[in-house]
Amino acid sequence: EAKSGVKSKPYYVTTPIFYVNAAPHIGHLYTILIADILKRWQVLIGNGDAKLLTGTDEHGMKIQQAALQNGLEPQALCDRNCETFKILAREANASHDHFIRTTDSAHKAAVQFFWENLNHRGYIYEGKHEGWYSVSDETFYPASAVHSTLDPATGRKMMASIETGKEVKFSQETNYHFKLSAFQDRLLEHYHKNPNFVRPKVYMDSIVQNVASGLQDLSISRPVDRLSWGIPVPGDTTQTIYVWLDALVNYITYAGYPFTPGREQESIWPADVQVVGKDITRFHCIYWPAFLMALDLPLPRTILTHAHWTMNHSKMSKSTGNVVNPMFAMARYGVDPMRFYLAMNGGLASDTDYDNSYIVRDYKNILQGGLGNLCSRVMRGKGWNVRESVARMTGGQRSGNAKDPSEIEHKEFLEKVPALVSNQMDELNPRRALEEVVKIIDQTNRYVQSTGPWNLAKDAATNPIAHDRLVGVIFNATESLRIAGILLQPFMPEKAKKLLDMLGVEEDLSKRSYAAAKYGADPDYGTPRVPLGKGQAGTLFPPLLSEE
Ligand code: ME8
Repeated sequence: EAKSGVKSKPYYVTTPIFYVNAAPHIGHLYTILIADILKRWQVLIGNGDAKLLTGTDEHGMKIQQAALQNGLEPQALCDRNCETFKILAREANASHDHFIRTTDSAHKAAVQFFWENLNHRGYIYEGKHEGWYSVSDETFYPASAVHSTLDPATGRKMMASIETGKEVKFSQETNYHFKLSAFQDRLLEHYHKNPNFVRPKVYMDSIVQNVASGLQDLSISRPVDRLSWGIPVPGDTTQTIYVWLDALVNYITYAGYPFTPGREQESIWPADVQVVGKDITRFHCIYWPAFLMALDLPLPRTILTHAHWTMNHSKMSKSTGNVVNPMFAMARYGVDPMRFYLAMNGGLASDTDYDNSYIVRDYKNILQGGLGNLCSRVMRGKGWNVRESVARMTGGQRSGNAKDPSEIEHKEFLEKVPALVSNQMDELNPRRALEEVVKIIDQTNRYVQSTGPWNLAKDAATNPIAHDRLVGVIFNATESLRIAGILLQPFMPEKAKKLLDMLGVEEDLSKRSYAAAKYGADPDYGTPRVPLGKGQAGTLFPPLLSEE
């Protein structure tokens, strides 16, 4: 709720919509995951109406050519491959509220309306265009951005984009242009006033530099004899709308564009965060805001840009073919361990090399060895277990006030964690946020190790001080797990649920939300909701399939 008492619009997160020319890879999973974590975090902190949009980008030369190569009608190729992205989102446990396809009729109508308005406002003109087109990148490059090189796959001489290495072909045609150059000053002003428009800062800086060096008008249609698979230009059947203009509009199609005049406020637009890979910042941070400015529509609040997953230090990419199938990876390591690995290792500012051995390393060290181990210590330890601990906690059996300094220290540590995690999420840095949660596990294992509750348990019956200290350690250790479990929900929804079930935390929003991650906030937990013990069902992190 906004301070004014006016209900604020729902939080809105988007992913890029993915080309359906080939199957998804780890990079796509990563983008979806980051966006999903951001959305789930909002739900955790009480914004239950937060929305997440993902989907597929189905028009353009790239899809037209892929269909041809596959001997399929473009629509049939889209229908088939769109399904693999839907499955990916579902299998990854993404909490998207909608899956958009640019071939949806509502979207086509939105794009045509968008076009007509740009045209009506005088931002579109017809002109000759020549330049180097990359089908793979779906963009024209000026002569200064291409060079002659050898195709790394075949050794053949070709012209390619200097930036992406993708082949370009010269083309000369008549098409429609958008007056992008007219927006240079307004864009720069917007960046200046909103230094967090693009995050992290490195990307903002390079966008500013790019725009400051001058903007050329943008070709926004192609002759239909070159590109037929797309949305027709309203009023001109000889031209097809450029795929990037078409694609970007998806973000407002879902938000209800064309907006009813006077009721724009009721829409979820503008997006709070648009997650993109660093390969498509130009489209999202320059073209997209310029299009929106042209129509006096609000701009997205933040474009959160992430770096790439690489394989042998070169960008994982569908067209290069050095990809990891995310479905196989999730089947092999489990959905949540993959979510954990990607969130913990993926970079916003710098690239990460994908490595199976690191997935296993994180699983063994942090999940099994850290969190799993702490669980079994707390819940199955001889002489101290969760049932007993809760009986003690609630039974008011504590005598005296003397608390052990290590107990006070641990309590103070736990009291600080939620805000640290929350700060990192406010900074849109899920990796740092997750690191803060992992610290709970490390710190608590050390704390349990050093206080030695198994020894205290031996003396507890006869020695009131040992008894007091034991109760304190048990309480702190279970609280550590409960707080970690709550905060882990956006990252590993299934494992976190299981952990909270094991601890006997009620499955009620008020017991599992951010507010409940406060030390001592839940006096009622402790009766496990699932069986504890050895074997798959009772174990949070069983041995990996690949090791069995
Ligand atoms: O660009 N590492 O679609 P696309 C991390 N349809 N993320 C990666 C990645 C990698 N190696 N490779 C791809 C398009 N991605 C357009 C978008 S939006 C209006 C239109 C992720 O299928 C990353 O998010 O090529 C990147 O921006 C996106 O997939 C590109 O997906």
